[in-house]
Amino acid sequence: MGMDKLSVLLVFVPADSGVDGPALLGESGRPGFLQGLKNGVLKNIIKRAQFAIPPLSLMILGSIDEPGIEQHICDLRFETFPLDRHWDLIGISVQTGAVKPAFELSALLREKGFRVVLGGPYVTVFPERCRAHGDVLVIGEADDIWRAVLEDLRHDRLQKEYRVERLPDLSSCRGVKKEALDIQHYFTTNVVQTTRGCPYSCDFCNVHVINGHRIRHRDIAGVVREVEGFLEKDRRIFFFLDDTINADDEYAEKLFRELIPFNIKWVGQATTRLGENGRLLDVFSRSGCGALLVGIESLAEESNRVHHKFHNPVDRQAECIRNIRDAGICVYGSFIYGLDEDTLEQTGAIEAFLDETGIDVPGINLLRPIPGTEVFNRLADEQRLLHDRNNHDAFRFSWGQEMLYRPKKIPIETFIPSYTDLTKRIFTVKRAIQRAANAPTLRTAVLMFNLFYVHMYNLSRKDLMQQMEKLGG
Ligand code: B12
Ligand code: SF4
Repeated sequence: MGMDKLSVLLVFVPADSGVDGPALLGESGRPGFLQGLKNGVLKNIIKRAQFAIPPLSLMILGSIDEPGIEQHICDLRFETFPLDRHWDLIGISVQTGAVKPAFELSALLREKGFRVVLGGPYVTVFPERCRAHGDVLVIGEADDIWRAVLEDLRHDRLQKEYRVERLPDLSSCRGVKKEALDIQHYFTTNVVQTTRGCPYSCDFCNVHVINGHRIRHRDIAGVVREVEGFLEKDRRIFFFLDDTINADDEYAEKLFRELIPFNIKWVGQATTRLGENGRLLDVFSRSGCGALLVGIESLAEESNRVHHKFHNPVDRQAECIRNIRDAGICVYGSFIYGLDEDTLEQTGAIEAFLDETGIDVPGINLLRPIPGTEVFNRLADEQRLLHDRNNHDAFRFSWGQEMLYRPKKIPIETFIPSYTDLTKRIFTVKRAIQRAANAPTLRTAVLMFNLFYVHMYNLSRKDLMQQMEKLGG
């Protein structure tokens, strides 16, 4: 009596398209045996190969110790839901790409009498759309407020809504533990975030809306301790999840200089501006940086400007990328084709740029207007979205598998073939092998990634062709 702990389960829900499994358009029914097998194998490869990292959000919340409460994590990408036991509270992380399955799960659980709390980026941006789908809402970054929720659970006084009024101060130490994870499920469990917030305002992104414009830093000694502790459980690669790991050059230099002795290998995301800071580049390289994703977006300066991306001047991009690669770091170059000032000339420009810079893994994306971003609202106002602006599920987060809007300067019927022709030329087995052979490091990973993309962009072309037929009819 009174000794039993209350049990809390934190759940991560996979999306039914995008990185969690490339569902083709119209592929809603049960796939045939062979197709099912192929999808299964592919999903497995996706999980094993690259994206299978644990949800840091739930690791953070699950690490909060509250007396009388035990917390567990269930990652539905790998586990089935543990319905066979009692849970005092179930928290579901709602990501913009997986709202429907998250709400469906919540409905099912509530029907069975469980209490459900919803949190995550989608709840933060659209609380009013979530209210009916959970017993409790947590709006905003929950690092601190989660303790209040747990306390209220313990005292049986849960409120309907918890709203984070001030973004958490990251400089105070909150240890992240891995006990609640099954380490074997993941490609790596070494996920670390050193800063939050983004000073930029790209209109297709909502990091600056969710996490604010001011960069908040974690305490360097705390990050170093975390890396050291993480290494005891898992010696695999580290993934720094910061949106821009070089957002604050001085902080990054100090931090990664301290990480040099640990001999880790790491990957992250940066702006190409890094190529102009030789000292930081050197520290990144010596601390084990193997690859960086950089957002190049458009090679047309006007396009980047219209979409409020000002921090990567086109005329310096190529040199910066060469400098990063010369420092022994692979570059994943992420483009968006179809921004507002893009013309058909972009396709040739992208190809020439890839040849010129030797980018190791190209990502040639279509613009995915995310509900809640400035570009989403603008495209809706300009009547350029291809789905009802209120039907968020229609804006699926697939790999540019189909168009979600009409480009401004290129008629969609011309745009689609120009894109599919481009990806057909860029993603070939021959080029994959060439890119791997020329990569400054991590050659196997570069090969795997490129081969995987040969397959993925092939799927994307199928959806786009299907869409073309519909548009034509
Ligand atoms: C790492 C990452 C990935 C990884 C891992 C995904 C994951 N969810 O773990 C991979 C590569 C798989 C990925 C894929 C995609 N991603 Co991503 N990703 C990120 C990134 C860089 C970091 C996520 C993270 O760990 N943040 C740190 C944690 C601590 O923050 P958090 O998750 O928001 O959690 C906090 C709160 O939201 C809240 N919270 C979260 N869950 C819960 C649950 C409960 C119960 C409670 C109470 C609170 C709560 O508390 C947490 C602590 O403060 C973010 C950018 C960012 N700054 O967050 C983009 C981001 C989340 N991704 C984004 C997108 C668009 C995608 C893709 C759709 C891309 C694509 N086209 O395929 C896919 C979708 C995959 C999916 N199924 O959701 C967008 C989402 C926009 C949105 N939600 O409105 C973001 C914000 C980037 C952006 N440019 O806008 N992504
Ligand atoms: S795309 Fe990157 S740089 Fe632009 S606002 Fe988002 S996080 Fe910041």
